[in-house]
Amino acid sequence: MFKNNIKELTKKVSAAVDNISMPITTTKIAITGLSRSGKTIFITSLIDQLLLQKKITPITSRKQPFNVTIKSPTTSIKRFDYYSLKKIIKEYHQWPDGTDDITSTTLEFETKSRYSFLNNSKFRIELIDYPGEWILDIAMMGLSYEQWSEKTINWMKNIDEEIVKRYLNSIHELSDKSKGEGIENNIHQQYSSMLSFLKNNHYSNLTPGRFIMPSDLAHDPILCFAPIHQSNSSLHQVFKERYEYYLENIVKNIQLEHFRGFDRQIVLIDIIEALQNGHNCYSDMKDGLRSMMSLYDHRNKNFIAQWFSSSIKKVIFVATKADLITSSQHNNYSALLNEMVEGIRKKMNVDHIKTEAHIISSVKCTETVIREHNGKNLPCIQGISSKEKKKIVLYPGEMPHSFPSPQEWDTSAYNYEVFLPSNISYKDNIPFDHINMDKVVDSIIGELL
Ligand SMILES: Nc1nc2c(ncn2[C@@H]2O[C@H](COP(=O)(O)OP(=O)(O)O)[C@@H](O)[C@H]2O)c(=O)[nH]1
Ligand SMILES: [Mg+2]
Repeated sequence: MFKNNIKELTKKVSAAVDNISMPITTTKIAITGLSRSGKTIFITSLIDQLLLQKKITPITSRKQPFNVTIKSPTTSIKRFDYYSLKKIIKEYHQWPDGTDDITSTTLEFETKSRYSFLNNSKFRIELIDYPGEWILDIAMMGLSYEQWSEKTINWMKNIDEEIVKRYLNSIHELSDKSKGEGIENNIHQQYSSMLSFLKNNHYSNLTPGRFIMPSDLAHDPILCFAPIHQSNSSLHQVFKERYEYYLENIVKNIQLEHFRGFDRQIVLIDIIEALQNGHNCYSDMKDGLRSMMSLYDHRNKNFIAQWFSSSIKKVIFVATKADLITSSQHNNYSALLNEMVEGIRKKMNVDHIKTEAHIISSVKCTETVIREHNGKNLPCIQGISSKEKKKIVLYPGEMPHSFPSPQEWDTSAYNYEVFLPSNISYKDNIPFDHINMDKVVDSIIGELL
């Protein structure tokens, strides 16, 4: 009798709960980082780990089991093409081409309720692949065209590259009479090519971001400006107008508008690139990351807070490509990442933002192997070299536990290569082999479960 009553009651509660349609909350996560830092591969692996997590040991340390499905896009942002990207890596064992678009994908999680009469609970996360170069434009906010030009020109004066010197010469020769479409295009083109050159040579703190990652504005005349010395020329006037238009309509109204809705930010950093390319590359990368964080800096309140309030309370810094070093060097790699993050935080007022740091490999391409050299056992990595298209064993050098001083920084001590995804068969639909992706997953969704 009592049992029947309980059954009846459970049914009633269940029916009542069915009638309450709970809105599904969506947590928006921006995956940012400079181009080639590994955003696209990271998101592909993240989705892969989540969709296929049941095939291996659970990806999170939480006990709660959950099911994940990809939902159709709800925003106007281009869809992140997980299926094609996964195919290129898993079936063709290649890296996909770089992209410069902002893309998005939504995953729905369903967790089993502990009580049979309650519905399973659902929540969504939206992952947004967001070019870090666009965030660098924040550094232009609050600067007049004249101030930005002066700052950029002074920065260029310290760069020892022919193409930079040529640009500085060209703008030095401009006069008050300089005007016309020909000269506008010429100066803009020179500056743009110089930025692309610097980008390819491991500089990262480059503005405007859209000159490097133009996306849908590739041939738009509104991008036709560049930093020049202050003058009364009509060229100066035209560039100033376009600069102001760019800040208002592209940076403020489009690029940063997305940031209003983000709940969390993941910042990918390619520390290995910095180590391999020396102190200038490192310090420029650090400046770039600091400028990306300036959105949260309370000292910027005067000009950013007038129109912008970020909803982000947690930033997860992730150093990618940990498979390019041996497993015995992972502790040092973590120490470098922590040093970089501390260095960024120290000079800023961002105490209200929680930060975490992890070293990862989204798609692990190598194994650590021991090789004998001059009677000593050396830890090396083994994988398929992208250059040689065959399996090689390589000694990557000793990873320091702290960034070397400019005088001690010897780039020839490091030997990092591009490795291709291993050519294992993923027939059983197992997720990508990885390093520490489970820690990142925990950090992203742990508290939502
Ligand atoms: N070895 C290794 N290389 C990676 C990994 N993730 C990314 N890469 C390399 O970094 C390149 C750039 O990655 P991508 O995700 O396209 O960078 P994005 O421009 O930030 O989207 C890839 O083509 C790979 O060569 C990884 O986990 N391991
Ligand atoms: Mg990409």
